[in-house]
Amino acid sequence: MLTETILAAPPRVLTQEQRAFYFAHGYLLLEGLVEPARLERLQAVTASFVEASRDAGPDDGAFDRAPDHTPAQPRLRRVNTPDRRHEAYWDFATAIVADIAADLVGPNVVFHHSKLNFKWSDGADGVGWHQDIPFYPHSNYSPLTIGLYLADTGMGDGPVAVIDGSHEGPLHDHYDAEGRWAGCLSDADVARLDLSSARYLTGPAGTLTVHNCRTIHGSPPSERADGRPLLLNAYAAADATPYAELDPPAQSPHCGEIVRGAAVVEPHVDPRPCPMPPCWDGRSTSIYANQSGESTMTRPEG
Ligand SMILES: O=C(O)CCC(=O)C(=O)O
Repeated sequence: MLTETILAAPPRVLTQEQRAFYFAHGYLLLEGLVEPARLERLQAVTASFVEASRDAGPDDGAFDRAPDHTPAQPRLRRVNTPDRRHEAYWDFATAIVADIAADLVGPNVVFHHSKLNFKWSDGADGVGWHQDIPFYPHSNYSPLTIGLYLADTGMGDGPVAVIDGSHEGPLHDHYDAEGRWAGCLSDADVARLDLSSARYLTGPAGTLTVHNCRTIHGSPPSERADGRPLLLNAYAAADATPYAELDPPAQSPHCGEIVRGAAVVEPHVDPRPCPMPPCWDGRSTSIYANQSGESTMTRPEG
């Protein structure tokens, strides 16, 4: 759906100024929209997942734990697909954040995936600059991600950072010089970024961040010892057709579920192509693994 058409429909939650800001800048920072009781529930459920992750034994794919994780010192990097692991997360994904998604992608919205990211102040928990759409190409660039800070997140806590306006810039290669999937921009591409346009999205617990799938973003390491829980839910317009398999750890029965409006028969096709991701082949665990060189996935043969 074209931006003008989206903006012509009355918004559900956002102001017209906020919608226009998103389309101009590729991101939003929203405070005060999540009810305290819902936030407290999500915080309590999340604490129980951190506890459950301490056991270093095999799990069912719920947890991405850093190589140095121990039960005494949990290094839980991510809970995969929280939407299918506890109803509190799915309730949230289908509540006000789905309305926000509808304000930004149009009335017909599909749920794409969710993840719950942490940072544990060991200096190795930064997330390199990247764009999301090379991980999951679609026929258009409506996909967006809405983050919820489950704890107060200031500059020292590894906040999400975005490059203002970069959604209008080029798509960058996310493979390294050897053709391995790196999940981030090369050092040479980062050197060309205008880092004075980086915006650090800080805020109290309950703050929402929104970034478009083309927006270059990342996050600096955290100095906090208790993790930095950030719940991320991704959505797309129902007229955006995915043309690659989703990274298996991100797959959930809810993927592709219509959360607002209805299914759409005709895809909207953006003329700007997006390169294919690697064949995941069961080898991807998370962006942290990709970015720390644990990846063995290469460019699709061409
Ligand atoms: O957890 C973060 O700080 C950002 C993570 C991110 O950008 C991603 O998982 O794609």
